[in-house]
Amino acid sequence: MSIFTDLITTVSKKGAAYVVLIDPDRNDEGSIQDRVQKANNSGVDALFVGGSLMMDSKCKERVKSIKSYSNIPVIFFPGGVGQLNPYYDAMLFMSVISGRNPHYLIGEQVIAAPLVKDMGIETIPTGYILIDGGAGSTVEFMSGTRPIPMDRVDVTVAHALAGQYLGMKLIYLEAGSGANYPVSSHLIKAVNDVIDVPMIVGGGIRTPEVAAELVHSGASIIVTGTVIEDDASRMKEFSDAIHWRE
Ligand code: 1GP
Repeated sequence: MSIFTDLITTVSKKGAAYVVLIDPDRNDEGSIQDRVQKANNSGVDALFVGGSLMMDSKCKERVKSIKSYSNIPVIFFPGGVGQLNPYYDAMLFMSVISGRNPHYLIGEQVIAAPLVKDMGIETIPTGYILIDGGAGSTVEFMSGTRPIPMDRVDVTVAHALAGQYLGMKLIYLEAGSGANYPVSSHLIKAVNDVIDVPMIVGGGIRTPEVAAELVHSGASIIVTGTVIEDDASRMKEFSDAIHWRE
């Protein structure tokens, strides 16, 4: 079974899936091991690994060690083609569809495609929509794209629908890592009313209560990064709140 099918099965069985983001830039080996082992035992459904900016050249080694500790799928959440390596189980093959920068719409993807083929990594076509979470996200700087203001429901809905019609299997509503506030329930509901593909929501989610609210508004997959970097022991609370059907 593919990683994508697995995730979708989890969403229908548990009500939603919970993913922890590990930024391969920020973590020393010890904390990576601790976090991955806690994820294995806390009901986390998958790990996303990736970040907008790498400040050293150790990405490949870290992904290799994440993979060696993990009992759950390790999915590449690409910040750029430079983070590509054979240790991922699958990758979000993403296009920043909220932006108008051709390099992040199709340029990086073309550079990556032959390498992905060669490495045999499963690809999950994903339309990535950057929403303004109030903190001036690294994605915004690195992609050279403007986030959509949180209150522009019409613009966000149109982008999500366009992503679906282009064949994206997932739509990712992203407020940016460390966002001051997460994507609003109101926006999630509005997008959920028009699209048929599952929605990933991440950025600025700091409590299990907020995660549960976003799931009940229509998010199928919840991603947390910062809150778990700060305290890895919180994964279980998030997992219990997100898996409401269990
Ligand atoms: C994943 O960027 C997010 O979509 C992670 O955001 O670090 O704010 O949880 P946080």
